[in-house]
Amino acid sequence: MNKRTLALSAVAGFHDIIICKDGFKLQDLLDLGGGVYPTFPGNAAFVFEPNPANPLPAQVAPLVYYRGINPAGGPLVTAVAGNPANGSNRNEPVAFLEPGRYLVICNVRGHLVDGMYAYVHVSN
Ligand SMILES: [Cu+2]
Repeated sequence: MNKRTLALSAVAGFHDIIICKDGFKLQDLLDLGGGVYPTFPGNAAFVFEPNPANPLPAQVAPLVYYRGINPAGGPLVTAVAGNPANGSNRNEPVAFLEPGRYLVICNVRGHLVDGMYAYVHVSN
């Protein structure tokens, strides 16, 4: 992709997108978990804090480029709604303003373990 690219991702279902900053690799994530993908202490179904309204751990926050929409519930600062829910089909547009190699993961730990990750390469 070219610099200043806007990637429009269509998300269907219960997924929780986290995009890491340029240069952060899948192995770095495994290293954070001591050789396995980390588990969020409050909910083992997730890698990191699943509620974007809550801050990510200080160890992780500097590594994150984009924090996705919470798939469980309604938009931020609104009451949780079951229908429509954020887990329904949605778009999450993300602009990549600088060239680099960005790791995209699903924060649902089982999905990540099953290989739900990719790299976005942004060139000049
Ligand atoms: Cu997922």
